[in-house]
Amino acid sequence: MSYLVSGTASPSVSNEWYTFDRVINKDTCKKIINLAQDEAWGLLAKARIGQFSYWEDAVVLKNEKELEEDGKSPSLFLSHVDGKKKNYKPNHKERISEVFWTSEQWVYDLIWPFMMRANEEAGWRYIIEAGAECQLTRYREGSFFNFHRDGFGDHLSVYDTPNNEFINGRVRKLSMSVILNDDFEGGNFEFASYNKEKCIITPIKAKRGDVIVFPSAMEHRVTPITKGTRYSLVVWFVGPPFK
Ligand SMILES: O=C(O)CCC(=O)C(=O)O
Repeated sequence: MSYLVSGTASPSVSNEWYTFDRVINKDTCKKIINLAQDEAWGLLAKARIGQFSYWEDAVVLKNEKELEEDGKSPSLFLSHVDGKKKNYKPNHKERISEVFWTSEQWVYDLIWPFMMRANEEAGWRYIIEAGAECQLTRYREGSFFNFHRDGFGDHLSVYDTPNNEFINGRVRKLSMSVILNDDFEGGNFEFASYNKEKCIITPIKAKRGDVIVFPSAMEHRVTPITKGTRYSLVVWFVGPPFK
């Protein structure tokens, strides 16, 4: 099966982010969305085959004050470590959405080359060693994700996950969002960058099948969904902290 649409669309490059237009075809987008199950099915699957995963409320991890108390930098840390939910609560001021976690190999095989190409051609050339668990995200009407950064790449941000060798001791360096549908209103993906004291907000006119890659320290958001449901696949690529 071919996952990719033929490479007619040329990527848009800046050294702040890198987008590939319409590179994941419709059937593959649907296949990714269909990986997620609602709670009843997740529980059934748990009873039958021991697996336990379903759409659940996304949480924004500890707020800056709590992280400071822990001596951590205020980046977003994983809400799940090895599929286990930590004791975090959803913060509805920062984010309303649902998430489903997956580590299907075919999904990594599909997206890895885009990360590699963006990393090279945007000139970041970060050392990337693995991908964290993939987050499938569902934003229903009223959902959003305020401006945030996924990570800072510093030594305070390293994952401390002895049970997960892929991310343990590593940091998020590149983030990726794969846009899985576009039959909704609102839900724009936007970056914030800074020129002197001016904040410049750049909306990315994303369509189904687009892939957006950016350094995890870039500020970004998803504006509120005003109609329909938005789906995305979000992956963080990790490596050693910056020196
Ligand atoms: O849904 C998206 O496209 C991006 C979500 C996001 O920013 C995140 O999960 O960190």
